[in-house]
Order: sequence, then C-alpha cells, then structure tokens
Amino acid sequence: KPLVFSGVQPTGNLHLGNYLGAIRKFVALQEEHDCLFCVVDMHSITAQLVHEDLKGQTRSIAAAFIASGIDPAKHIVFNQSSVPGHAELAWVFNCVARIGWMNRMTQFKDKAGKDREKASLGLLAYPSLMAADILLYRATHVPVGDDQKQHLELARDIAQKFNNDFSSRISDAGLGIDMMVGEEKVSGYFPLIEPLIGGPAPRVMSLRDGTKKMSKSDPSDLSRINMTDDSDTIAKKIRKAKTDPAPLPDTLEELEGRPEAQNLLGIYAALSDRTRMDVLAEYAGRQFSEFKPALVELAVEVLAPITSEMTRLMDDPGHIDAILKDGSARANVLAEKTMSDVREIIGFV
Ligand code: AQP
Repeated sequence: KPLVFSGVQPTGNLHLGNYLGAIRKFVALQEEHDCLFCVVDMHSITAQLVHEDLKGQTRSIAAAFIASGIDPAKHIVFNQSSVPGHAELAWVFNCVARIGWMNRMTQFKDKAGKDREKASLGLLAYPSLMAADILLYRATHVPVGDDQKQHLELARDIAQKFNNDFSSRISDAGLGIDMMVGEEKVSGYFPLIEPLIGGPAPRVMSLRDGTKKMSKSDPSDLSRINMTDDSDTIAKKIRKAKTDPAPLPDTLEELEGRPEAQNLLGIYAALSDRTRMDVLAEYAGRQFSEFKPALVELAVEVLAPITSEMTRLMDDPGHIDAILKDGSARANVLAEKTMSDVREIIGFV
C-alpha cells in the first residue's frame, strides 16, 4: 500500500510556496493514503545551528499542518528529532552515498555560498538525512515542491545502491520486496520513491522577481506571502507584485518569457484547484489591474481561515506538543521495525 511521507523545516515563517508546493497537497493526499507529516527540525540546524525559538517554530509548522486540514488522529504528525531512527539510518546512508553525489546538489551549492569549505558537514549530508526520513518508513510517495526534485532523485539512488550492495543479505533474510525499475522486475529492501511534484504551481516564484523561487530567506518580505500575513498585508503584497504591462493572453504558449505573469496565473490556479488553462479562459484579455484584485480575494478566502486557526492552535502549545508526542510514538514503532531489519541486513550485532 503506498505510504506518503513529507517534511517541512522549522526555519522561519511558512509562505505561499510551502503551502502550494507541499502542505495543500498533503491535505489532498490524506483522503486516500496513510501519511506521515514531519517537522524536520534536524534539517533546520544544517544551514544555521542556533535558532532563537526552534521550539516555537516547530510548533508553528505543526499548527500549520493541522490548520490546513491534516487530521493528526488519522495520520502521523511528528517532529524528526524525536524519532532516533532518522539519525541512525542517515548514518548508514552517509556510508552508502558518495561525496561526489552530494557535491552536485544545487541546493548545497546555493546554500553553502562561495566558501564551501566553511559550510557544515550536515549541510553537505542534507540529502542523505532526507533519504533516511522517507525510507525509514519505506514510504513511496513524496509530495514536495519542484526545488526538491534533485534530492528525491538522489534518495532513489541511495535506495538502489543499498539494495544492490546488500542484495544477497536481503534475500537470505527474506526481507526483499519486488518492484519495477523501468521494464525490469527487481527485488530490494527499500522501495523506489515516487516524487509527487505536479500541479499548476510546483515552484512558486518571488512576487518581486519571477525568475527567483519564493523563499523564507529572501530579505524582501514583499517577495512572499507568509501564511501568517493578515488580509491587508496579502492585498498590499499582491498589489505591489511585479508584472508586465500586457494583458493576460489566450494561451499558455503566449505566456512564455513572462515569468511574473506565469507565476500569478499559477498561484491563482493552484489556490482555486483549477488548471491554468481554465483560469486563462476566464481572464484572457484582462489587465493585471483586474486580475490582481481577484487574486487578492481568492488568496484571502483560502488563507485567512488557516491563519486564524493557526493562531488559535498556537495559543495552546501543550496541545500541539501532545499531538507531536503521540505522532512520534506511532512513528517510532514503524521506524524501529525498519531499523531492526537494517541492522540485521548490515550485520550489526
Ligand atoms: N517556492 C516554492 N514553491 C513550491 N514549493 C516550495 N517549497 C519551498 N519553497 C517552495 C516546498 O515546501 C516544502 C518545505 O520546504 P522546506 O521547509 O524544506 O524549506 P525550503 O525549501 O528550504 O523553503 P524555502 O522557503 O525556500 O527556504 P530557504 O529560504 O531556506 O531556501 C518542500 O516540499 C519544498 O519543496
């Protein structure tokens, strides 16, 4: 049965990119799948070790999951550091993965900056921990934004190398599962991961520059819509969003070379669960001076109830901690089973 895993780092205010690229998809997937949604606090110390309020940030991500509609009674909502298997499996994967694989990661290059020697070892090994997060539960389906595609491909490579390196031990212990690699049927312990990246806004771009990803670390707050922004702030940011002077065209092809227009259209489509073509059919020929107020109305309609529910939940940190504790206990049971198999396969006494 397909199992869904995804995580969000507690590294600052969540924004519309995190919501549309990840959290909104979690909510849709929970109807048909068993899911684990994780606040990946161990990832958050890879780029910056000391955080002013890591506990508060962790609770606010959990609150965002629940306020967006994730049901923590049916699915597992927990924080990464409370399940020791993440670190244990990441160590094994550090020994499976090759340094060259990590050096090629664009996120590492971006986040490490010019002086890579000064980046933490954790930042380099980030994808190895991410592979462990998913494979600790032998999860198959991973909803993420487009920026995580390369990391998921690497997680697949790690799973495949582990399966190959230990193939006879896996089959001797009777722990293999059958899976298809292309046309070929193979057996291995870890499943091959399916990234779930599609939708009309797989990469939400900055409101100030349509060629840059919307991101927590952009110094301009006008570049992003935070999930905690009030209605007036959302309206101001959309009003000030960069656009070009042309009206919306009839076809998607005519939007080529207009990144800001593409971005706003994608955001509208994702927020309204429609295709970009469908939205274009309604707004073709209209100026952004007409489209932006419609986008403001839609964004406020979707985000305001989530923001107010997040605020309500954050007023009771004890309740959030209890949800995380319960999720961690349930995650730990699944993790222990995998780790006991992995120790057996490797030959740890
Ligand atoms: N702009 C985006 N568009 C679509 N999806 C996005 N995600 C992040 N930014 C966008 C997705 O959100 C999930 C959680 O992301 P994360 O917690 O790993 O944070 P991040 O990717 O480091 O987020 P930021 O905002 O981009 O942080 P900085 O500024 O530190 O780089 C993931 O599924 C991610 O794909």
